Amino acid sequence: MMQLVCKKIFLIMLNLLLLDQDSILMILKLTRHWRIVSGIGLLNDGMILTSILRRKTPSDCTSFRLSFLWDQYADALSQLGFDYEVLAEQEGDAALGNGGLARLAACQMDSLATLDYPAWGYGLRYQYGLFRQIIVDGFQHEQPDFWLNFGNPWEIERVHVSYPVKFYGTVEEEVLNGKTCRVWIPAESVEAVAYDNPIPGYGTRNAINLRLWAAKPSDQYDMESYTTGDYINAIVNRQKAETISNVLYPDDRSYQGKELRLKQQYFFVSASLQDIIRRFKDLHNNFDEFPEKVALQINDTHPSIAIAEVMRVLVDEEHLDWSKAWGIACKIFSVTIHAVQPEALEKVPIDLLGSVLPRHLEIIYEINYCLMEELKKILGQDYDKLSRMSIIEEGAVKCIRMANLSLACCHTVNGVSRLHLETLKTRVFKDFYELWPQKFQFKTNGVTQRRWIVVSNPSLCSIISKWLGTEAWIRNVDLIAGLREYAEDPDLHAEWKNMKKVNKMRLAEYIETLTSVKVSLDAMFDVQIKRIHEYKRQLLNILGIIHRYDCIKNMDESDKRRVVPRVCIIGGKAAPGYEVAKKIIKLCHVVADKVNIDPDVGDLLKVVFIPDYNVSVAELVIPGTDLSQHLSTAGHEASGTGCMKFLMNGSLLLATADGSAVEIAEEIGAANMFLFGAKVDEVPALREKGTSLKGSLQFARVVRMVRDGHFGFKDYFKSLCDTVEEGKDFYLLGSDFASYLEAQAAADRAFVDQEKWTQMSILSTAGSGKFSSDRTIEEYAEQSWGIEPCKCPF
Ligand code: 9GP
Repeated sequence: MMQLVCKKIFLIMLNLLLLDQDSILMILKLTRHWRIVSGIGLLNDGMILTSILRRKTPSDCTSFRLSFLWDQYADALSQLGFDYEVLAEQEGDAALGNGGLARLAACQMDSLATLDYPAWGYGLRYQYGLFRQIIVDGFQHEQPDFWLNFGNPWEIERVHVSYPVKFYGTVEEEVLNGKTCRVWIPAESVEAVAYDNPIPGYGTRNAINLRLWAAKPSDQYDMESYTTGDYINAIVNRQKAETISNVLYPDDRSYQGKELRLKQQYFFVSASLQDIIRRFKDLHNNFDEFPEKVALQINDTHPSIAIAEVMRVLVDEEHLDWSKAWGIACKIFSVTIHAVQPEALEKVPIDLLGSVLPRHLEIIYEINYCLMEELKKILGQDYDKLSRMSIIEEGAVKCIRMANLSLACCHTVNGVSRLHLETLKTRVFKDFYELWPQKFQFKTNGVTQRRWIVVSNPSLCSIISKWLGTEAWIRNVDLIAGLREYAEDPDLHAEWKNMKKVNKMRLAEYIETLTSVKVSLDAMFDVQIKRIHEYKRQLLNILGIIHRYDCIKNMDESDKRRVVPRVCIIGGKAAPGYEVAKKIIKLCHVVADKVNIDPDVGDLLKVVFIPDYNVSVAELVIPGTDLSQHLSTAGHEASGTGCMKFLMNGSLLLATADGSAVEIAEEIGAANMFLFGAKVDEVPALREKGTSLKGSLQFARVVRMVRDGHFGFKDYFKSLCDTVEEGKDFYLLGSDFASYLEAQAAADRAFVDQEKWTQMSILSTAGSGKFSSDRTIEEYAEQSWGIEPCKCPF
């Protein structure tokens, strides 16, 4: 996924106040489309978009207001005999991404459009998005999410915008104008066809485009088979071409070198760059101007092959000399790293790259040669360091380190929170940081208040606007801090509590429909929703629930009266091949099965697993949450954006000092959240010490309960329990357990005092301004891309 910022502005004009039913329908399509998740980038020529939306001469140019549109749309639909809410439910999510990375991109697209930046997003139009999670007997099963089954009305197919993308073949030498050149003779060609997904800004007539590429067979494809009479094979191979954009890899963390994955990355990068360069060349003929007109943001390491592709185009096709081309590449690219774990940094085996993209491999070798020469001048004979910084990783399987390729070229390298940047500087890219400290920056992630408050929590939206006396915060979210002034006002408290109750009611109904579990609205709704991963420590949460259950079981009636009732809600998908994560899901179910029917427990504790967690589910769950949990072992979550959505919705956070939670604590005050666990600099020593079960009796007891089959499936959970044994507890569940329980107890105490809780909740929302993607995008625009807002002049 890649972001591209076009500094030369071709503004799309949207005149949105068109009141006939068709227009309203179209606009609503666009607003709902905010949910699209995928890669990103920027640029536009928007003619189709403009012509579709401008069906009538606009009668007025007032700004675009969601509530206004909803009402109009609902009216229009009811006249046709349809209920808006019922109809809206029919629309599934475009699950074009895996988790945090893609959801962040969706927020950033909204901010780019709203803030009038001239920007486009690029991604792949996967036929099968992230799998649908089905739970059978507590086990996760994966089903394909064929989200395009009934078409996608929000997209515009641009049949005439298509580019050939080439693969395989050989590289030969040619003499051109007396100069020897390397020329790639590809063996396969696949057509990339554009599908545009307009993203309208809020309160502006600007809209930007998310252009997704679909693979189609090319007419040039496998000409040899046709000419040699192998007609059937030629047809079969044509069909294979389409598989490139068929399916999203469902693992959000470990990337093994796979041919299809590399082909997807190059397909996406090549088509996007052809699109960008074609547009540039329509108006300019001198590549010296390219960096003034175009900025490209590489979103994680997946699209890093774009660097080699730009070099290939500039050197082989545009015949620029190497150093000039490299100078241009270094000016246009910046990168954001979203991961901490080394396995999430893309690596491609050299043999694979050499077969699929032979010319790119040569180019990467050349880049690496230049890098090594430069580094030798600075580092001398420090071969250890040189080999760590090399783009080529030696070893049993020789690989290209895509991250190092990006670091060598990009003018800025961004972390996604302050703590994450520290990790990049001191651990992941230490050598590069020592050499080029000026490249390293961070832009704390943010989410869009327009989706995560205005759309998903309309009652909260009204309360905020009422108390601030303005709706301006929807575009300028810093204003939300004005709520602090009323944090103790009893009238606001009453409205706030009522809003929360209504949202909890909706959530309770949803839970009952889905799981048949009835939950009490007086209970604290305690939520952890995110991808299931060991480092996110859903296991810590479940072991905490077992501890709570165990305590309740051992209480007499008078003690029970002092227990704060809880509904513990967990949701998330495990990567299909990730056995430990799948066992965590099963454990959650067996605990729920036992607890939920235990008459000794009743409403004091309910456990719910919400299947098929996605953005639509989050929109329902987050507004109804009292307490949300963010439990990653310190130093493992690059940022985390779920916590920001909860924060905006006035949920209190129970969190480790990890990722952006550290900055959240600074904004709202640590006293307004429940922080626990080892700090990032304490983690190595704790790992070294290796105590887990011995460190906490309570921890040893709950693990023993699972091991002994208290919840059944004794053999099945053995390997899960082994992961937290003495010396093996890499994610430090054992050493953080006592502190986790203390934080949970503090949350219980706070909940008893509902006025205090409401005040903390208001202060959470009031302190969420910094965590808007508007701020993040403004920082990117200023510090990385050098662009300014470009308001539609009409
Ligand atoms: O794991 C990070 C998450 O912490 C961050 O909030 C998100 C957006 O920056 O990116 C996630 N990373 C990925 O999904 C893959 O690197």
